[in-house]
Amino acid sequence: MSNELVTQITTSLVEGKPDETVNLTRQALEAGLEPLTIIDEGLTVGMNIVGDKFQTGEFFLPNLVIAASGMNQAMEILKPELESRQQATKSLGTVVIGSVAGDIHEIGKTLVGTMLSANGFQVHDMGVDVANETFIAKVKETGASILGLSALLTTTMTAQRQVIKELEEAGIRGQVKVILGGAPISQEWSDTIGADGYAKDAIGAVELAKRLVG
Ligand code: B1M
Repeated sequence: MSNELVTQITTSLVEGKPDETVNLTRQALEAGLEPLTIIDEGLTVGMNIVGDKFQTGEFFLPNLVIAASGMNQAMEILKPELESRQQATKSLGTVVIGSVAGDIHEIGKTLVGTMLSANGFQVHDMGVDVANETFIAKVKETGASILGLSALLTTTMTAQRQVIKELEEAGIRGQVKVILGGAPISQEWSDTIGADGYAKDAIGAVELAKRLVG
């Protein structure tokens, strides 16, 4: 029954039925499924299928938009559930996070921010298409120990390199750990541009952030 619900969530996203996605997400929670299981095994699987179909020309931009709306609405229900499951008491540090300039993909970045917040970090989510200088200014203002840069496009990955360069020019590179994520990002890219680490998913981002702040 539970597995069936997760599969139905995936199908509803692929078929572009956001209302159904929302109803099924509520049902899955009521059935006792963990929010992360719903995200990883239901919603994210659906988004990947939609992405693949877009790449092969079977789906078009409106399909991506509708699927993203379904996932976003489901995330609104899951976010408080994720937060209530974590009982962090003391702050582990401040994180500034956002999707880099030119990139409007928000779902993965927001999920990473939510998970960091639920695990004890004070998170400043700067949103999407964030200008390099806005990141730098926020790091200076908050004294953040971690800067998280999300990029979903091969064309926007380079903004991550540019932000690191501008941190160096501003003389604050040594004060903040830079972590990267997003579908086209890899450890190799992270090493190449001199970041402090890369995480494949939200759980990995929490582990990496905790490791970096010691
Ligand atoms: Co876009 N898009 N999109 N899109 N989109 C992709 C990324 C794409 C892979 C689809 C494809 O062709 N298969 C492709 C990129 C190809 C490439 O460059 N390699 C693509 C394209 C081409 C585009 C446009 C250019 C399309 C066009 O206009 N012709 C355009 C670009 C817009 C722009 O940014 N300038 C575009 C637009 C859009 C929408 C606006 C329609 C919509 C986003 C809506 C929104 O976010 N509100 C959209 C969507 C939904 C997708 C796909 C289908 C799904 C992304 C998503 O939300 N996944 C995506 C295909 C795919 O990824 N399979 C695709 C679910 C989410 C939970 O996963 O974001 O990967 P993800 O986040 C993960 C990890 O990556 C990681 O943890 C998260 C949780 O596990 N992670 C981090 C992410 N950030 C992290 C940061 C960290 C650590 C980990 O530390 C800081």
